[in-house]
Amino acid sequence: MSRLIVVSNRVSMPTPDSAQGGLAVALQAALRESGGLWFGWSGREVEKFNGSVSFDEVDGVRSAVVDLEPQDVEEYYNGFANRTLWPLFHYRVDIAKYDRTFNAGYQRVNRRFVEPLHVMIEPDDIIWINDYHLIPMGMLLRERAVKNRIGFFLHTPWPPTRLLVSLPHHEQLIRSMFHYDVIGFQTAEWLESFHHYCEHELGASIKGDYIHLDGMMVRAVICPIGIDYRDFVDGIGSPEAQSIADRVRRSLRQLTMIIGVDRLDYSKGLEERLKSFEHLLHQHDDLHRAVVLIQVAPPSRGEVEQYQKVREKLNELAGRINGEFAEVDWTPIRYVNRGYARAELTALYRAARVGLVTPLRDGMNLVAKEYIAAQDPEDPGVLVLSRFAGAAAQMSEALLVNPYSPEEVADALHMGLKMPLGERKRRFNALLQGIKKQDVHWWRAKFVDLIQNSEVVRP
Ligand code: ADQ
Repeated sequence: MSRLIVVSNRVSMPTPDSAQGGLAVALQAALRESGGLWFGWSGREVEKFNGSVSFDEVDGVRSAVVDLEPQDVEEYYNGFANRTLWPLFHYRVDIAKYDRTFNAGYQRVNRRFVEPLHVMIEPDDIIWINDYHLIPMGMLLRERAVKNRIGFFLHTPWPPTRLLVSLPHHEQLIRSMFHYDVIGFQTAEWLESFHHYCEHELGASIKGDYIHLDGMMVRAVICPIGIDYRDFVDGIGSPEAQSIADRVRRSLRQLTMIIGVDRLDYSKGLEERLKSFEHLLHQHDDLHRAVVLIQVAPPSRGEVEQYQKVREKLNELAGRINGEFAEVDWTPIRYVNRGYARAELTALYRAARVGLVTPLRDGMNLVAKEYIAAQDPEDPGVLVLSRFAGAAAQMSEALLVNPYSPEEVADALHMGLKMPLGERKRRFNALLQGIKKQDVHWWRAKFVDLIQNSEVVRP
């Protein structure tokens, strides 16, 4: 069996607590099985980059990490990755920042990763690179004469060509992707946009899964990520889950709960979501003192201005709506800026009659899947899901909404709150089947198989 090398911006090693994401858990399992290695940034800064690698092994998972210098973090991570590519890939050209120093830092850090990495690679290893932080890495490895199979998986959307061309030097960046053997996308929509770009901007030709360009060939496929369903469900009976479930039950009394759980990010549509909830309260007096929206949103990427702005906006909005509707014994929105352990999240999802997942644009969205997995099959809640989340392509039995329309979201919320048990069960069972079948282990096995078994043509 080949050894797997997973590369991502940050490395996430097993921890004794249960606060780890399904993605980290699944990749750790794959690395353990293959005696593999996880390579990336340590998350630490050193004054001067020195290329030295720290190795670690926890629970059979080996990692190799490098430290970056402050300028790297500013230009590569806070700059090109999170101020340029993240907004652009989420269709937000209006806030994407184009700055030459960001691009220079991005290229530099990708090279800084490749230097120590390429000497660790053995002939049979297969290499799996993750996400928009590391797009040029395949080409840089090929320049270092790495002949191994290399796959790239994009967790975010791929933007429409008309937006992508606003990125200076876009051809150079996208052309470099032809050095991969396989590129994986979450949905058909992102794959189509990629095809469109390759055909119309690069003059590539598409034959089935394969894209041909100037003697190079890459296979581009759909491979939607799932959650670790088993692990998630196992969390339901845990003491942490029980304890928070009791706390929530006591504090809810007779209230019906709607839950939102997201990283605090403008792509998640949180402002629009609070306004939709406000619209619901305006429309339905009978819901006053009867419903509560719990929105959990741990801050992320706090060094980037747009994230500070959205945080301020949400503070103001939650305050304003609560001020407008609250009574001495009822607050309509409980807005919480912290993270919860996996088991605690499970309990929160399960206590909610409606899961409200309304990103304006999202590669997949795992919260939608987690909400369904956590439900009580005898009394399941209803998922209200943005049609602009990748997850919508697999979850047609959710109540799909346009997150920009407060009326539409409020109507779906109302429908979810009032939905009879029979229909809730029917929708839930259909959704659950998909989640069990295409879980995170299925995703990982499928993508590794694609890397291993695709046709390869190299110039
Ligand atoms: P994210 O944008 O981070 O991921 P998402 O898919 O929803 O979005 O995953 C978030 C994860 O963080 C979930 O597992 C969730 O449980 C967890 N989480 C969120 N809030 C939390 C809290 N308060 N406490 C604890 N955990 C919390 C990116 C892409 C997505 C894509 C994933 C995976 O943007 O579109 O689905 O990668 O490919």
